[in-house]
Amino acid sequence: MSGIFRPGIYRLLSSSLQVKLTPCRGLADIPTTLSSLPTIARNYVKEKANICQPDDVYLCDGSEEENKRFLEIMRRAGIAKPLRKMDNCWLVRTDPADVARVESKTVISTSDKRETVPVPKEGVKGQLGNWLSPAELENALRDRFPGCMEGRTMYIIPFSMGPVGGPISKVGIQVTDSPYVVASMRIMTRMGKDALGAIQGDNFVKCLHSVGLPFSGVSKPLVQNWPCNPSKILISHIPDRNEIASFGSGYGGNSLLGKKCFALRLGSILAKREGWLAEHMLILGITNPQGKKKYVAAAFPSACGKTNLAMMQPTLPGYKVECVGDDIAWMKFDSEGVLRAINPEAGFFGVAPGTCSHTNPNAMKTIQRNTIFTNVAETDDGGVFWEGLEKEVDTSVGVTSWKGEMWTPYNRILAAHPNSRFCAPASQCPSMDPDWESPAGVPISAIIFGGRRPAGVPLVFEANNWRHGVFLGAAMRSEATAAAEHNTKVIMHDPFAMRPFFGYNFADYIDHWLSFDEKPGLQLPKIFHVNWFRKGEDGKFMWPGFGENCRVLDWICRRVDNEDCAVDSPIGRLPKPNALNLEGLDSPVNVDALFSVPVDFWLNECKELETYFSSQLNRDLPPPVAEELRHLGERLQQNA
Ligand code: OXD
Ligand code: MN
Repeated sequence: MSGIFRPGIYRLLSSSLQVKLTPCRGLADIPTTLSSLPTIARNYVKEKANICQPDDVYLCDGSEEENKRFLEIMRRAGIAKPLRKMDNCWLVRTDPADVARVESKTVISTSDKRETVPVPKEGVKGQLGNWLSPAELENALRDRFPGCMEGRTMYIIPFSMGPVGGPISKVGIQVTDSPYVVASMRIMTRMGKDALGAIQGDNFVKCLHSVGLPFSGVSKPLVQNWPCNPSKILISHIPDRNEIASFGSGYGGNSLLGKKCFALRLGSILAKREGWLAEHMLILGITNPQGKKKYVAAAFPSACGKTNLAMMQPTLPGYKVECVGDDIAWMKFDSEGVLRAINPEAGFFGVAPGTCSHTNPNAMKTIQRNTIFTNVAETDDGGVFWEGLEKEVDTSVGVTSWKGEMWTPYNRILAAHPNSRFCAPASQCPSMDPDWESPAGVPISAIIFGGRRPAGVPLVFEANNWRHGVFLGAAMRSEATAAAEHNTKVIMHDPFAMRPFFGYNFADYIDHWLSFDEKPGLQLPKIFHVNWFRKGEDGKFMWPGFGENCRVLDWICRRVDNEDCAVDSPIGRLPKPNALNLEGLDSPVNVDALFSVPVDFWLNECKELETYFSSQLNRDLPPPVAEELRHLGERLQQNA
């Protein structure tokens, strides 16, 4: 996949697509060719086709056969390369200018700014989302979309988030000019005919996506054959119209619009309107040796190990962990007051570096077939490689980095981009829960918040009650990762792991969470906070993590059953001495250090939170959160 300029090939493929996929030819045909689309959906597609001016329009049916043709098209265009050592696996490399979510260019447009973002203290820049007025957005869209698909095919993707027709599921239509997006959406969502059947009237979310580079606009060679337009990236959400419009990036959360844009940003707005929760959470089931099973949902910021935890192989004998989802949970209280969760996605878009047979054996098994890899390195014998696989892959055969350079363990370049990904069907994961596709969802007994905290934050503690738990979510902080454009190693505030994904004012979001406390008859899950990443004075992690985290889940489940295995502390309830099962750990851990609550550190944390809340939420800060913070400070002072 060299970086040569090959517009001819794109043109050829575009026209071969026309023949091979038998789309409508010319916009005049749209009404008949797309006759299987209900009227409102057809009008939406027509409107966008008229603006974007693609050469042709193709309605995806989601079939295996169609998918094969898309992959072949991408192979011939030099966008994707089959990995011959693996079974139907493909390697895609992007332009290095398009490798992660772009939070600074992600906006929500409402007529009332306050609906979308809190008003920060004067002179402070808000960090809780970007708002754009409808007029500004209109201008920005007008500046980008007209003619943007010239020379390309517009693909129409009907999709369902969650099992098609399920009571918690929702449908969408994404139009895109990227075959990579089509192939990835087919893995990540239920895409095609069945989803189309569930679209009625205007019950669907409207998703428009373009890589933002019409053929006439291609003036210099594409980098790694990856069309994009980084300087014009805009990922916009229009809640009033249930619409998303994304321009300029083909990568991950910027372009697979079912994921962050729909399932989290618009999802959180729909959830608020309709009385449920759309959260950046994994869902897993854990069964103890007595056969008692519980489901938990856990929110960690991007690239903090949600996938590893969701697919964990427990080290404690007799325990089983099964995966429902690794990134997003849609949760709704049922008529019995039980919180039920579905995974709205159908695949995993996981961070590759660090994934290996030690950290996540189930992921390694999942990605051996039918997987699209993006920005990983390739071995000369047709396999994949990334940082973390040094002990498992024979790199003596030769490795080509994600940028197409020759890689060796000694030449100090990264083999894979830190945010390189695998995109694989969830159904291939050996530890999928038997109920992972249950339309009604699985019952949630505990909610866990967590982040990467190198200092001060114990391995696990329990919130004193729902309100304190909501405070813990609001107070979440974590070291930044490569999933977005921030510098790593900075400890960032990431409330509820939703900072990049709030669809509406964070203060209203907190109120929404708090409101469940007042509703009668709800079985509110217990709330916990975990930190696998605490480091000792030697700079090494104090806790082995990965499969050993089942010990923490075991304690959490026992607390859900009200076992007397917790003791109060100023920050919440900690495991009683010896309550955490440490039997059979490979090497001893320093339990005292792991669970210490350094008062100075926490008083400082209180100050930091106070500054954050008062500068970012200012007058919008819900009083119960301010009160929880005050109580925390008082409890710490009593222990000082
Ligand atoms: C993701 C993210 O891709 O959170 O899941 O960035
Ligand atoms: Mn995520």
